[in-house]
Amino acid sequence: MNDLIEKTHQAFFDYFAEKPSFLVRSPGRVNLLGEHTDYNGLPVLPMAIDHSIVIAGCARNDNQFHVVAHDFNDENVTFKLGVSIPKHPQGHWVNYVKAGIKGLLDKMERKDVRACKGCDLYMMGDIPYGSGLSSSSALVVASALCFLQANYIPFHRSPLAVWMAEAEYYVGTRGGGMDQATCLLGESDHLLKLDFFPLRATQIPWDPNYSVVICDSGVRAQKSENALQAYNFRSAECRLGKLLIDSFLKRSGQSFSWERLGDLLQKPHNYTYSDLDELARRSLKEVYSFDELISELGDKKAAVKILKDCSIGPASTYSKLEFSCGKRFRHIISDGWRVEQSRESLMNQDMKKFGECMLKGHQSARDDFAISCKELNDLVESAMESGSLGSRLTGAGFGGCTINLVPKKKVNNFVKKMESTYYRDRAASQDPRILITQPSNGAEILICSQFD
Ligand code: NG1
Repeated sequence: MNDLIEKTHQAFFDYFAEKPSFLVRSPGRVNLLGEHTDYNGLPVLPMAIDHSIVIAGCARNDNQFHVVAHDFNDENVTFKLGVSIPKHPQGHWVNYVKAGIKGLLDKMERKDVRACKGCDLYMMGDIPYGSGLSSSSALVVASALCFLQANYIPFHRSPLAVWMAEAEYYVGTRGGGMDQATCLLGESDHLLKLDFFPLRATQIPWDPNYSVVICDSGVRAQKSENALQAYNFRSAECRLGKLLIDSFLKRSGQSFSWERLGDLLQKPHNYTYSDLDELARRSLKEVYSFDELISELGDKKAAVKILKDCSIGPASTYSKLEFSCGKRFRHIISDGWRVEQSRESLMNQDMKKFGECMLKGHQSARDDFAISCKELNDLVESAMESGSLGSRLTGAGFGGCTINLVPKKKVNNFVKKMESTYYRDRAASQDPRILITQPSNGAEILICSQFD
């Protein structure tokens, strides 16, 4: 048992005065390439990390959940299973627990829901919150696994990953499926190349002579707060961009059905990345006002529906908004392509080229997708001067962490240099601010009787 698992086991016992019957460990993740590509149906290249959320649990004889969060001062929340599970206020940690469970209940028959058992749960984690390391999805997945274990329901990882991506909509994000899939499908010593719609996972061996060093910018990007609005706005710009391309295709007499950019790479369309790039360049302007958008689309209803779906509002503010569809698509298409290129570099053990792809990915996320911030850019600059082969923001952006590709034998030197540059004058408010990591295993369920 690792330290966190042992501590959670003991804490459950101390709190509930009985031993847990199972433990669930669910890891965070970093994404090495392909940012905001997942919900556009283009690939990503993440890995699970050796920082996790652990939940110790025991099934109850009724349909209640009693959940205790160590990292929120042992706050204790109780709720009941049911066809509807009311939300706590936005941003509350228990909404992620409810999201995972509600996501499963939605897939079940009504009569089955009434027969399900609840659990006593005690949770603890070592994934820094709001730092782009996916603590939220780790909690969604961990909670779902507790429910499945308590009710002895068998599952397969890939479909569960797809359900969990939908399940997380409960908290208000309109995200893709990268985080939940990485959490469930990660394998030690491998990166995952994930393709979506349908979900497909390929394991790519990682060169053990390199570490992925995570540097925390100290800027929190809680997706339950401002970053949620910014994230959903990017999602809306991408969906609007798709409508604009559609109307361009119609005007040029080539109307066909597709949902996301990634569909065009698949049969029967079989576009290449350069076809996608050309299509986006021909059909999208860099920036649109709301009026320009409506006049180009000739369909106000469809545009307003997307904005509402992505919780952008109120409608009285629409005329003041700008939609950078052309720029956003330039990033998505080029980052999807960088995933393919960097996968090839890994197969050819060309880590220098892999690092270059990472750096280009950061520049594109900064300039075209506009999800970086000064602190992340400063971190990338310091990292490149401190011996990193590649550096970029990871995850949704707007704060959080960078990831850095560093040869293992240079890691100590890299950390010292970062401490004496980026971190020198900044308050040591967050701890730890540098994490040295390797690709790790996905989520697991441990049955306590097997190690008591
Ligand atoms: P994080 O960094 O965990 O908030 C989010 C989305 C991903 C993906 C990335 C950007 C959720 C749960 N996660 O991740 O699907 O779109 O941003 O690449 O919405």
